[in-house]
Amino acid sequence: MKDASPQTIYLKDYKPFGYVVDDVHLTFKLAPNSTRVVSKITFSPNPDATDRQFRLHGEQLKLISSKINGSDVSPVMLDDGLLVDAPNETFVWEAEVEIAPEANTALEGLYMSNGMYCTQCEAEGFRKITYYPDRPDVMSVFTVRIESDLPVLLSNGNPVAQGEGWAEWHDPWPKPAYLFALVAGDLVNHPDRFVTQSGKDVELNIWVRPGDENKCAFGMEALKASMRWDEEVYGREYDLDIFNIVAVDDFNMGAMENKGLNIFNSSCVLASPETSTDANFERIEAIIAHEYFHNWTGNRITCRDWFQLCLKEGLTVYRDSQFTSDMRSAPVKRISDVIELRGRQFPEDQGPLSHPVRPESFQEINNFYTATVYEKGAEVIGMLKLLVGDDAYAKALDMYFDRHDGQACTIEDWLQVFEDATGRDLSQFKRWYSQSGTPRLAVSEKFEDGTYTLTFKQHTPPTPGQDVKEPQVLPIAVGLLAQDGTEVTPTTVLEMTEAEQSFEFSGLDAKPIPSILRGFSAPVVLERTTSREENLFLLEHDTDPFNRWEASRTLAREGLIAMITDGVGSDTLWLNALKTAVADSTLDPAYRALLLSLPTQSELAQTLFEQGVTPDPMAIWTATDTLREDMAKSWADILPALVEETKVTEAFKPDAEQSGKRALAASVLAMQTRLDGGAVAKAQFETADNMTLQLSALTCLIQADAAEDALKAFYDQWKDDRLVMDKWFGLQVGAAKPADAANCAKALTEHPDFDWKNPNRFRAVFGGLAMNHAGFHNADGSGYELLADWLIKLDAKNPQTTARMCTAFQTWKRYDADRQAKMRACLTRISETPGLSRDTTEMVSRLLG
Ligand code: 0A1
Ligand code: ZN
Repeated sequence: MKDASPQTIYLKDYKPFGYVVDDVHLTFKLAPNSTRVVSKITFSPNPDATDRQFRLHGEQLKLISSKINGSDVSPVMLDDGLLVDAPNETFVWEAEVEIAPEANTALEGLYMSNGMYCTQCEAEGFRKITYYPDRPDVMSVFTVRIESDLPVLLSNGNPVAQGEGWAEWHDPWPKPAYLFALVAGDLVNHPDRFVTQSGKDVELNIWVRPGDENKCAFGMEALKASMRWDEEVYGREYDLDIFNIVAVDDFNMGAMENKGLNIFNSSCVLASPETSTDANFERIEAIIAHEYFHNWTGNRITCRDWFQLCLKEGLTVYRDSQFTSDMRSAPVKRISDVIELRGRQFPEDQGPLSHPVRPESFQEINNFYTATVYEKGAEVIGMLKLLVGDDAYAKALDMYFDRHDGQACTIEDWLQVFEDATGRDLSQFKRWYSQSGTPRLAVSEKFEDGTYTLTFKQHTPPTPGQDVKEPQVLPIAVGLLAQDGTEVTPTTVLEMTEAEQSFEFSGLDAKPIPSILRGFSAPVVLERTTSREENLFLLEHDTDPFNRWEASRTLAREGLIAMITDGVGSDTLWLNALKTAVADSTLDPAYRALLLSLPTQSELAQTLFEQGVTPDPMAIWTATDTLREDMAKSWADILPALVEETKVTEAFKPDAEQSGKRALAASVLAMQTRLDGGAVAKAQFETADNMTLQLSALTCLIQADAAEDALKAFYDQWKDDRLVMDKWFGLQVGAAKPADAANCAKALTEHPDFDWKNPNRFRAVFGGLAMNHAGFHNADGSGYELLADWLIKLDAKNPQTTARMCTAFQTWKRYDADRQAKMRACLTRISETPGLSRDTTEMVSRLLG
């Protein structure tokens, strides 16, 4: 357990470490309960530091011996490390510690998963391996020797030598300890090679448990595509002789970019058509790219301290989204990203967990691997690129890599290269890193004497710890359309810097129809009451695919809100306009599938809340269900043609084209199921030869209350496949009827295959529950209680995953007094648990705020 009264760490208190590390030699003698780690580290005084205190981090370590320059020393032992008198000149520190990987259920540091040893050191896991200055600004060259009888022994860098029961690795690139990795196991590999742009031959491997080797080919192709893309688009070449990826079943996050040895949650790398959906394939491709891209944005240039996390994460997310746009469809990727941003980041930024992209304080850094740091961090880079232009962006990035290679940097360093490359003053833009909350942007218009004026007003509501907000720099991409649908002004980026600002477009014959915030050019809430006619016009005519989609989404949202608050029926005018667009076979099927998707129930709850209406989850569920029913009925005549059009006759490929067809087909099947009670879905379930079709059919059958046999058959077919079983667990809870969701989750926790210590399985059930909006918020509070019970239980084993899952409660203040009281009681109950981890303590106290 961690300390009871957590300390707050502040950005303003940053001080460099008193010593630099010249080199690190580590020897691991692996044993499940008594691994010995022998370290030999050379330290020299840091000329940039004034404080020469020699304090090393260390947690849950048994110190066997410690020496300075060969003589035994007796350190002062602290809660989180040790302190020793050290010379004010170069010296060698040697220590031997003992750790117990098998007992490590937190999955930080060195731990075991299915008999395999692996590590997770970001953010502060290395201190659970040995005593060390475990901070990202301390970088060094590592040499590692692993002693074990297991056949595969891996670490960072290049292999140096190996023999019976041992292997040695050397990583020539200085790195912080959070990028350290070690893997030892009975693994098999999927090998390949890649020749870099300068002709260097690199060995590539994906290492997996025996039996999983047929699920590596897609990941390998994604890796090679990422390597090529980073050379072509950013001029970044790979810098070691070997690149290893390892799949691990027990992992708190998606994957980790350790230098030369990426470690992946097996769900984020293993794929086959039979066991993975199109969405899985796309996600795997993006995560492989993300981790690979970190080799430059994160590893070669790292962060000075953890407050700068967005320096590597925002940029790397931005890069991986560019990659996906290039590999697949740019508009589809943009729309999907905005759906994610609104679904995860907006609620975070509009509730008690709101924090700046660069936070200024934390208690547990693991709690700041958030949608704000990652996704809003990427949006900020997108805005910067839009403001300076593509050429200046490329110039600034080249300068960044040249100037800062091998360094641990800050957001100031990042913005400086843009200032130097463009001559711009970015001091106001920098507010995007320090000011939390989602700006709201109101718009009014005027047309006079051929001049059209748009007036914008921006306002950011207060967030925890920040009562007063300053205006942000907003790039607002605008296009103007004539009444006949032709574009009179192509996309122009307006740069808003004031709280209120007007922009004029002159020389127009008639009042145009504006298309505002094209491509979602800034992460704001647009407060514009556009008439239904205007949105219908944009749905038909907008040349910007994002805003065309947005027009339909707005109509869907407004229609649903009217159904909920005024008891009116579905908006048939919109349904007809959308029907025309969805039937238009000149449009990309993937795009049409997105046009068809409705706002989430959580998004509707947020909109109602913002309009001063207390959201009733059941009323939201009913309106959504009614709308889907009406859609199915009124579109019955176009369904046969869509079924034909979306049939895939060629062999399965998880590419944009086929997956787009299957996505549209899944929406069509959902409508058919409402009309036929599940006959077509049942046939599809029985004949499906890929997981996308099998799972979409199963989802429809669950929703039609006709899934009993199919769920059994699915279980029998896939009970030995861990990743497919996660889907089986998650889907049942996620698609359950509101009144059944908590019971369903509870029953599944009693299933023999519910391995709650495996984060993927825990998340399948409880992520499924939290995502089932009306189910989680069922009025009797059973969803809240069940989640709280299990969070308390998990916290004792795995604080990091527990703390992350507390975010299910982040919107609690939106709801009625009774639900609020129930959620507050659950949060209080969690907070009062004796021995609660630092991670969960911080989350719950911020949530209760
Ligand atoms: N840096 C990784 C994600 C990651 C972050 C934290 C972890 O443990 C606390 C593990 C992985 C990435 O961005 O992919
Ligand atoms: Zn990352």
